Amino acid sequence: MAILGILAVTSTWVLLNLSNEVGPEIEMPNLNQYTKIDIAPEQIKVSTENSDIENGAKLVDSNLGTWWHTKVPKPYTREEWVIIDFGKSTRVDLIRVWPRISFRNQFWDNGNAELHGSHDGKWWQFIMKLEVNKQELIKYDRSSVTFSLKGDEANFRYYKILIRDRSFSSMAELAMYTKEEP
Ligand SMILES: [Ca+2]
Repeated sequence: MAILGILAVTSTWVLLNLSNEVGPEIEMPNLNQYTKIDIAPEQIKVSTENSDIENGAKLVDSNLGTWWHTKVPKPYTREEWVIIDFGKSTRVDLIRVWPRISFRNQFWDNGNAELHGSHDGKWWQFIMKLEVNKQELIKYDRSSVTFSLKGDEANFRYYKILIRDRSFSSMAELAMYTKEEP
């Protein structure tokens, strides 16, 4: 399997935005060639939730002021994950993640998260590591990380972010983009 290209960029564009909204009007210019894929709350499943108001749906509510938080206390061996079910094969070319505002130390570090894809939700194929430089991320509130994929090989119904990081417990927002027409 060819290894997919990886481009991780820490962005500070959101520093310019005074509201908590994430919307097309404040997208980074280089996102213009992509279309954001709508993800409904019921299309998101997560490994654990800490409370009803810290559930997986908070990852796709376009609000950086709300977050998914994994259950605490956390057993040492636990893996956390987010699964997105698009309902049909969907090409994904770009993924963006936003750490929780003011709690960016709760994000994963280095290559401790991976993206996997599946056609049936049972058999998963590794796509890429989601490399993060957490120290760089911690410098700026409302920062995001963007991962670029080679879309030809990322055409699945299901996508999973698998996190194996003892420090990870929260994420504010998640977005996926495609180069194809929606
Ligand atoms: Ca949110």
